[in-house]
Amino acid sequence: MNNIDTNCVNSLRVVGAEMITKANSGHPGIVLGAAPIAHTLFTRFVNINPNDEKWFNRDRFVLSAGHGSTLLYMILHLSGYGLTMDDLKNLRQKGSMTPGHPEYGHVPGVEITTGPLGQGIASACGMAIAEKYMGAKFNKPNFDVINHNTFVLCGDGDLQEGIAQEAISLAGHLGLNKLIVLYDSNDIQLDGEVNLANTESTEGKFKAMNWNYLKVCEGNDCNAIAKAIETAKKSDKPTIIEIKTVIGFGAPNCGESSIHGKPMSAEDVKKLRNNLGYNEPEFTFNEEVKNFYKENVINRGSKACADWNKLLNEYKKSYKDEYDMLMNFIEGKYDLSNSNDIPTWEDGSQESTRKEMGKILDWISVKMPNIIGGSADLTASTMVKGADGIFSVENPVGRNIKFGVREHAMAAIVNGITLHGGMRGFCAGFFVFSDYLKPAVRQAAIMKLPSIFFFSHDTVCVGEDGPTHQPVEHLTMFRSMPNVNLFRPADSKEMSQAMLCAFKNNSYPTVITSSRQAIPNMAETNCDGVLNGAYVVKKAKDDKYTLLSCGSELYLCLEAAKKLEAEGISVNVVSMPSMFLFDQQSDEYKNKVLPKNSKVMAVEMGATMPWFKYADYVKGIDTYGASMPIKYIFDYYGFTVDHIVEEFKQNILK
Ligand SMILES: Cc1ncc(C[n+]2csc(CCOP(=O)(O)OP(=O)(O)O)c2C)c(N)n1
Ligand SMILES: [Mg+2]
Repeated sequence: MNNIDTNCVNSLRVVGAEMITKANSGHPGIVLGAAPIAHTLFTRFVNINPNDEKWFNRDRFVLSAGHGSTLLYMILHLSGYGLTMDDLKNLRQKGSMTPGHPEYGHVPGVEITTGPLGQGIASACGMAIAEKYMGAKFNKPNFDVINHNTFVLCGDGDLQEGIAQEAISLAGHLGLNKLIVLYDSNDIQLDGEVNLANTESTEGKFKAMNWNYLKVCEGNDCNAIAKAIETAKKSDKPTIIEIKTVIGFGAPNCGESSIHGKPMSAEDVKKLRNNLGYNEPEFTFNEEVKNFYKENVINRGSKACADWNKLLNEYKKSYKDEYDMLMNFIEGKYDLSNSNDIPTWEDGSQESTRKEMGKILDWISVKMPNIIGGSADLTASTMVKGADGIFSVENPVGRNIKFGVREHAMAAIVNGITLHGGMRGFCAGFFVFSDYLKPAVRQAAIMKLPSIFFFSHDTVCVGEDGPTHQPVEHLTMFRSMPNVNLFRPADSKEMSQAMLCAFKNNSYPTVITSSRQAIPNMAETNCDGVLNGAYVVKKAKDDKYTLLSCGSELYLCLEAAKKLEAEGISVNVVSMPSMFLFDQQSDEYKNKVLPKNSKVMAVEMGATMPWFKYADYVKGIDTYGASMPIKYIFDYYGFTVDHIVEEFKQNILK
């Protein structure tokens, strides 16, 4: 290492240790071990501009090992992102700008919220997909207007996660050569040595998955790290650079798992300073270090940004139409306000909502050339696919991503596409297998990302496939997740409105479920009501009783209400496709839909729990399903008009 690199790296090490010790919380191991990696990457490669944080062609950096947040905060501080030394001193404190793990939307310069290991690297694949698609679509000879890298810093734990393996496999298959993973390979994790849990060869594994593998044997050698990154940038495959580091480098207990996540004592920080020969005062980056970052991150990045703006200006002159379209992508200008020609179905016709979902998505794909996505090997079942052919090495302008049976990575990739900007991601699977991707939906929810998740086969009506394929508790799971809008539409009108709402919104993830079986399109449903979350589909003479439902059970409730009416019992019927939206309505509206004095029976083929918020009695399914043809299912679970009428009489009229 030359002098200046040494000074910078040692400052990052000491100030990082001081931050964590002051907070009495944090992870010194990665900060001390991986400081040269982050330093080399940011001062020599990452093109970012703190004065134009959202500069579209900036390199994306993903700290997949989110427990290294301290390192990222120091780099952002030195790179002019507005984090002050006081912010650094406030690490992990209440209301601070430097929370425990990097938080997107809260800390300037943070591209993605990380912490749950594996999510970052998978979402980085999504960013690289968006970059590849947009580059292929918009670049012209001498005009590489979309041309940036996605860099990842990850650790052993990231690579152990299943989601990472799914994503790595897909990234290799898709030839995402702008994706460069820097692997902080220190042979240590929280519980001890990595070899207590791992045997495989990283090199063999990555090569087998069509990656370019490079190794740096000395993690303190900034030049060697830089050389590897240079090589990686020229690769036609994604690259992993395995960099051998020592966890907690410089600390008395370096190389041991005890330095992973335990703040150092003041005494040990002193020893660290001694070991590194470091004499600056506490919490100090000296002028030399500050100037180096100013020159090599801020100025270098600002120049790259200015050059890009010039290039874009020339592009505008030479390729006006493409330029306009690129701007529409970047600004998300495509809207669905003119939805007159959206596919519709006749009242009274029978159709599964999954088929309706697929047709409406095809229509949206035409209106919005910036959406991209697909299914987890279930296109024929979910009916969800992207447009313009399959996205691949040969056809990088295809918008249909063949995710394979990799649900978890799929959802995190959708988050990455959406985070990249310019594009919107969506994906699909069987509702029961939403379990496989829930952590990525949670990430979207925490980040308030408008990722879209479609699920078909939303009830036990899956039938013959049996309990493993029959969702029961899944609606409860998504309805209980903060910031997630779960729609369960009852027919095509509700489906179209839910989908328009999902693609129009920019501030939260949407989950839309659909039925496997055909259900009637009902004259009583309407589009406007959907946006209020719930609405009255059949008004009774008085408000004494209400049947509350959604999805494929709504029509059963309408039929049950008719039957009760014929017996002189007047019942309101309410459709509630989105509890999330209904809960946001005024008390006045809520009271109009569900009058306080009305006795409410909710009906849904799923766990009863969420409905008790609104209902006096709930008819649901609180057991796992059973394998049988669908024609027996309704009777078996008591979801027929007669059963509903009977239970209503017993539990509401009593
Ligand atoms: C999904 C998930 N599981 C567990 C954790 C808790 N955790 C954070 S870091 C870590 C150890 C990871 O080891 P490694 O990536 O090698 O990090 P190092 O100790 O080298 O810093 C664990 C278990 C987590 N953040 N996310
Ligand atoms: Mg490790």
